[in-house]
Amino acid sequence: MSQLQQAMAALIGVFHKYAGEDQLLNKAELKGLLEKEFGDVLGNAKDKNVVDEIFKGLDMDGSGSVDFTEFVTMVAALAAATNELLCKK
Ligand SMILES: [Ca+2]
Repeated sequence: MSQLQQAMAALIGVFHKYAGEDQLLNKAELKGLLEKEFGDVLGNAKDKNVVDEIFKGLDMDGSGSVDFTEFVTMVAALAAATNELLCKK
């Protein structure tokens, strides 16, 4: 597998690990994902309002859950922001 294919497989794996059987992230599942995967940079994810705001931002179709497309959109936005930080000297 190429490096990019491995990255895609990792994204899919992480999503399904937290999304459970219905393959959608509800608010509690998103909270778990944020705490476990972004705990080092997002120390305040335990704050209910922060999780609420992130959830609202991610659930673009207002379905009440975060699907894989909405999830990868978040990861892509985070990657773009991180890339910008890394390239800024
Ligand atoms: Ca949704």
